[in-house]
Amino acid sequence: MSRRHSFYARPLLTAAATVTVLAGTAAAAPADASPGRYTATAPALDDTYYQDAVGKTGAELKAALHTIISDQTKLSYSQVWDALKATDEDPANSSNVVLLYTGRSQSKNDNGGNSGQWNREHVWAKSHGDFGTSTGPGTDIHHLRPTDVQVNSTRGKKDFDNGGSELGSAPGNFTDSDSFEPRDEVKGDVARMILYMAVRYEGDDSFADLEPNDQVNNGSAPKMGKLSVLKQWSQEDPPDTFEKRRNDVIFEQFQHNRNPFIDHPEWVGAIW
Ligand SMILES: [Ca+2]
Ligand SMILES: [Ca+2]
Ligand SMILES: [Ca+2]
Repeated sequence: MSRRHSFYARPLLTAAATVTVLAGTAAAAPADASPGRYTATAPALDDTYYQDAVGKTGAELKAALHTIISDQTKLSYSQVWDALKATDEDPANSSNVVLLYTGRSQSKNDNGGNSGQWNREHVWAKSHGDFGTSTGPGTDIHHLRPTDVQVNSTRGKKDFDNGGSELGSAPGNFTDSDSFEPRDEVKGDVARMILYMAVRYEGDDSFADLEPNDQVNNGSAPKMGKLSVLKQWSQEDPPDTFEKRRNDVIFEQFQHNRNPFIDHPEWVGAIW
């Protein structure tokens, strides 16, 4: 574990525990399994995790955030299965995960590659920059989510944009030949995942510099569109309890880094 994380983690966890006690909602739940213990920690984070980013804007902000969030633990692709069972747990049923596009609650153990099961969706399609599933962007759980096998296949490597025909198997999601529109409840989640990837991966490691642009049909270029639509989605669908808890679980239990745009949605407009 890095010096940065071991130094910063302690005050954050203390602050989170204090909030839980004050809220008084976790008493009946198992101590470490209650989603209720993951609560807003933004003020404490600004004094610790984000202290080198606060007050900056534009390229300076992006560079500061890149340095901060690049200090992380990395998972193997097989470890991603167990991680997603924790990060995407259904708050109403701890045996299940909630699938990103369908919103379906499904048994954690019903994962795999068969029709009707859930698998690991790369929200930043792994062909956009061709990073595959070796340890790196292809195993970064900030953008990996449980999805229905067939819906994952339908989304494929398409860029994100509004429009198309509604998916019969996933109402509220739309697609045409060159783009995919997720349901309203996760539009902002998708946008913030894409923009996290753009800040985290800047081409200073063995992987491509991932960046959003305002196009579709990006093919294998390390680009993802459409930026103008993603910015709109982030505004229309601000972070909710599920998304914030997910960020906390990744930070505390798995990668020890955060998605800054979940903690500070206004940083989307400050950079782009
Ligand atoms: Ca389209
Ligand atoms: Ca949402
Ligand atoms: Ca980048």
